Amino acid sequence: MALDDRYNPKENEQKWQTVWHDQQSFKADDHPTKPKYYVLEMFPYPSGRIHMGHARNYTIGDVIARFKKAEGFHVLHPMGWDAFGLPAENAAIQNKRPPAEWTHENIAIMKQQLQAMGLSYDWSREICSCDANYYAHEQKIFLDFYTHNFVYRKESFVNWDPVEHTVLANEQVIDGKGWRSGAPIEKRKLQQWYLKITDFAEDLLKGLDTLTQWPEKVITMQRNWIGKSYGATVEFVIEGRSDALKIFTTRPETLFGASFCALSPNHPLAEELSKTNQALADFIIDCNRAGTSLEAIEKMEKRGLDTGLKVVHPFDPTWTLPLYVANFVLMEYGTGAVFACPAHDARDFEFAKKYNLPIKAILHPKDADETFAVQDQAYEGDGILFHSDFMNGISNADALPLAIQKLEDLKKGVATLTYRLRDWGVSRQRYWGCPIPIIHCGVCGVVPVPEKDLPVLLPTDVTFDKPGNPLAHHPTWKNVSCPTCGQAAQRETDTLDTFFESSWYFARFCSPQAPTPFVKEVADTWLPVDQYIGGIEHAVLHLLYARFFTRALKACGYLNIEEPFQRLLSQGMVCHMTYRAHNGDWLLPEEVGFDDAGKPYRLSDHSPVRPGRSEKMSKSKKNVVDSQIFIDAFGADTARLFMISDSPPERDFEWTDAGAQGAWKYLNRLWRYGVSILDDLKTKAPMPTTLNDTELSLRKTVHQTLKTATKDLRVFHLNRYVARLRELSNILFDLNLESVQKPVLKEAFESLLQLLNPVAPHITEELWQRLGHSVMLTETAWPVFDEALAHEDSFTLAVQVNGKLRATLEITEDHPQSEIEALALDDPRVKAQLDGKQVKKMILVPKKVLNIVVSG
Ligand code: ANZ
Ligand code: ZN
Repeated sequence: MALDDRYNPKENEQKWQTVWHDQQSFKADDHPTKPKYYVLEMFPYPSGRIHMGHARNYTIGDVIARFKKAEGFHVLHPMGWDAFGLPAENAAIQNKRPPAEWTHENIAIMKQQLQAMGLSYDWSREICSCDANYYAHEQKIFLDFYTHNFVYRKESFVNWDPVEHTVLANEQVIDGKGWRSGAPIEKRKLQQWYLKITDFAEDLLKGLDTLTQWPEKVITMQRNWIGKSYGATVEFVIEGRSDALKIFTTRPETLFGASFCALSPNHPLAEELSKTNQALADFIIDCNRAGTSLEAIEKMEKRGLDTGLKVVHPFDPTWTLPLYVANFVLMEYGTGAVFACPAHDARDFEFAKKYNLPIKAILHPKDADETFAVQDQAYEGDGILFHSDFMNGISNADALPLAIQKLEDLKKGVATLTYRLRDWGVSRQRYWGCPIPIIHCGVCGVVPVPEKDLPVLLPTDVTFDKPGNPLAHHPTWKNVSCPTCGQAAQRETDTLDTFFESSWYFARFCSPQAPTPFVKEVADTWLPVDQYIGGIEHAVLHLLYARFFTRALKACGYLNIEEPFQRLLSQGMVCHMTYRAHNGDWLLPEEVGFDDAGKPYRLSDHSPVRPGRSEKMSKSKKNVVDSQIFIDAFGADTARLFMISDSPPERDFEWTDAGAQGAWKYLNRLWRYGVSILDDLKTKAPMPTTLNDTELSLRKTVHQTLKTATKDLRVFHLNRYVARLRELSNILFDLNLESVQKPVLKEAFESLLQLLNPVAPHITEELWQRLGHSVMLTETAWPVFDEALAHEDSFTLAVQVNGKLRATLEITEDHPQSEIEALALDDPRVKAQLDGKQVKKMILVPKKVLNIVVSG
């Protein structure tokens, strides 16, 4: 066997990674001379190891980055670490290790793993959000936001663990209980810091219209999260009191179906009444124990308590309704109070049934009449109003403006726009985060830390032996003198939500060493990010916060754009089969073998294994393939190729051994083939002017592949792009080498290497060098196709009308379906058949037939 016969990924990949590193192949200058292209993958939390979900994300980005570089763009492709957060703190408690140490150790491991994947990052721009060099600037941004009134303090509820004496994050509350103590969580009120994202609600909504290159699904999720609702604020007079009850409704046209009004348990009136009503006080405490997430509220049993107060109907002064406090009314939405129409709202219906309140139908479906009544459930559809005075006989849509007009005439209400979006609470009562640069002085109140005193460093000499926030019980850190009056004062001990760091890191990457958060001119050059890639789990909060930050930073004079991410790709998840031992334990893929019949068994004791569904790779189900173990065995190119070739990037991807093997075999075949023809390809002869049929056909295939694969890359049809390369490879592998002249073969093989380079950069680079090229493939321009050759020959397409052949068209593959349809409809022979008839649909069998289905 010749020395080169078997491909050695380990040796080869290390070789090229070193070369790229030494030559700074992926370094981006601050002042690009060519058109810029900024590719960014969401930076990871350094949890320990790179898993295949990460690996796929970064590979997708890398294929784009390498392709754009070859296309002649000046590419910025950076990487960093989203390094603050709870897991480091938990690890500190469990393993008695300082969070900084644990985090940096993880970063070192993960960086090495990323480098082993051959990703084209400009590592000179690496940032780590837990380094003072990063968070110092974040503190400056916080202070600028404070000056611009985008930051404020307000009292609000936190999850309080009464056993651990500590505040818990929402994700640490499981079924209403503390994740470690198991104790029922209480709601406690604390002063907390907020960012005024609601100031930008309308702008964030409008901006969505400009994001034409974002997935529709993400746009919808953002729109729903912002949740703009049009309706009315209505005043109900409270009997025996001078103040009125204000409620928000999107359905004022259903007011004649009102049955009761309800307050949130945290409504000021509820709190006031509870002072003299013990049952109400107990009820409110009870409500505050349950979670306040929207999901929790949807699921929980609807409960309420009658306050005994009566409110007067705005359209009828003789009509009074009871006023309840109800657990399903949120203080944070609208006015924190509602009127209920049980016949036409499911939630109100459930409540009315339970408390025996009237359920009066006032809206019937179009095909029903005024005898309509609701039975087992509310009627929430559209229809015609009845029992509704001035709105009788009118559709609900038409009645809405009438109801609002009437309320306004009576001075009982006003048209109102409401957003579901809430201000962003950024206070965390935790250690491992960016300290909030504020000092509390008994005399001056809240005092921002003067800029000259930044950064407020996170102390490293903290202990985790006491419950609660280590910053709060550090002996000295929080004691300072007030910057304004010099009196003894105390630092804010809350740290920032870690979403704060990820809201501006894309800008910091533009000038990662700058003494300011970033340099405006440089940021103006690089931003917005041209292509952002990340998981769908960030479709709402992270992306919304980053969009908000960009606007707020603009308002503070930091940059000139509104939208940070021009184009977004949400990649699917990496999934794998799950396996369980007979005792129910999850098993790692490498603990499972297969017998001849394909039945899985446990390798250690040959006991049978229960295969489960394929699911997202996760540590808890052990269905993970470790990227390092795989790469050590088969190389990064194999992993990259497999992850790109199997399914479109936005879809979930199933990791299978067979698929990975397929990629491995292909690369080996490519290697053997390349090595076997190297000498042939060193020819310097020009392309011959006369070609035989085989040669001409090969050249055509090559140029068509150059054209179509490049097009696929541009629109992220990455699996299709790889499929085209595999097709070209198969033609080459089967080629009778005697039948083609060397320049033709050379063109074909070199084109293949160039096309394959973004996805399998190491193996292609090595073969390229062995072909005698002195310029690396990484520095070589993307190949251009020759239109004359790439042009697909035309073919004859049959056109049928209702299944009968009526005409034929000469078509090339370049024609999109819509054009083919237009051509067919324009054909006189087809027109003659269509006369006076309606086209119902057109069915295209590519390259064969277009069938036009007409009525009559
Ligand atoms: C009366 C009514 C009748 C309502 C009806 C709906 C149907 P969206 O569309 O999501 O904005 N609501 C208002 N404030 C609330 C709060 N703080 N907590 C819980 N629910 C609240 O929802 C608007 C509707 O949600 C409002 O319209 C109100 O109920 C309820 F047949 O008013 B509706
Ligand atoms: Zn002071």
